[in-house]
Amino acid sequence: MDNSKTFWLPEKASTFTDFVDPAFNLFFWISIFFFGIICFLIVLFTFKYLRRRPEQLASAQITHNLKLELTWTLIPLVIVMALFFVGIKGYFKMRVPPSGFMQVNVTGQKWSWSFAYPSGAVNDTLVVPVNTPVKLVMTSKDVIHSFFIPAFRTKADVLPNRYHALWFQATRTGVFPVECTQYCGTSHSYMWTAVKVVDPDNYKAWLDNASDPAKGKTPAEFGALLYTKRGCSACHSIDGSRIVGPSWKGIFGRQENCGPAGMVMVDEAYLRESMMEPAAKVVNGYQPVMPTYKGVLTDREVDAITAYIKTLK
Ligand code: HEC
Ligand SMILES: [Cu+2]
Repeated sequence: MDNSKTFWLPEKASTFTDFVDPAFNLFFWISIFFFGIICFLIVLFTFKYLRRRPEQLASAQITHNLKLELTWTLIPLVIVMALFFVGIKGYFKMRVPPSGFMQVNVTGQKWSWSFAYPSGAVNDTLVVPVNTPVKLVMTSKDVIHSFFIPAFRTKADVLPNRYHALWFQATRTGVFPVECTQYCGTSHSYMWTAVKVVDPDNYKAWLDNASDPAKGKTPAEFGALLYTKRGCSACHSIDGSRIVGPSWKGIFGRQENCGPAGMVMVDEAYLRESMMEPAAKVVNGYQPVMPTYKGVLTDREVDAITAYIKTLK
């Protein structure tokens, strides 16, 4: 089978392409056909009904023409009903995962994705075994996002305070892009990640390793990992540059101006509070947009991030 992308469609990598692509092509060529007819008639009628002489009168008012009206009602009706049945067949398949699926929980937030596995592993890219049905149970921490995997031909909105599911079965190994397709703020266009489809053996090895990401790392190394894996990097730089939030470079031990809360010494307690209750003390000149990580970061992870921040001199 040819899996490469075409001019209109991205590369193929899931079982859905079997019915999504033919449906897309059918819709597409029907649209092209009518586009052609309409353009042709516009040009034809422009000349046919051109007012050529000043004394030429407009035709009398035409009230109706039963045959014509039935034609332009029934033909489109048959066409759209046919398209409906073509579409709904695939739609049902895409709604209900087959039994024996594996589940991954997905959380969208401004502006990153995070994937949580039943084993406890949390990752910033979605890693799945090939030829296995995978169900994603998705929710958002802030605004509406939308999870789109073009190569799998599937997409679903990701809503706050609600769970929305989606499933797929990848048909070949590889790395395929994932994008947020709901305009969700400043860095929306950077809210992308990837699905990595691997062999079952590689998947098992990866999962074992990812389930205990702290294994063999110092707290600071683990903190450095969390900085990217938990999406802090979307808003905090480590090189002193200002993004959405303050850079972490050299903040430990510094006096921070927190507006109404006054000058605050950046120590372990302040860092913990900044992660658990970001709105408690908002750094002067920044918006209170940081989500809380209460119930998200474990104590061990908070300590690891603190250890990491201390190393950023
Ligand atoms: C959506 C953007 C965003 C994300 C994601 C984010 N932060 Fe923040 N963070 C901010 C902003 C904005 C501030 C400054 C305002 C405030 O204090 O709440 C801030 C402040 C902080 C501070 C205090 C910094 C200082 O200079 O006093 C710490 C510590 C912090 N964040 C840690 C984290 C950690 C750890 C993560 C990831 C687990 C994270 N943040 C993820 C936006 C974000
Ligand atoms: Cu988004």
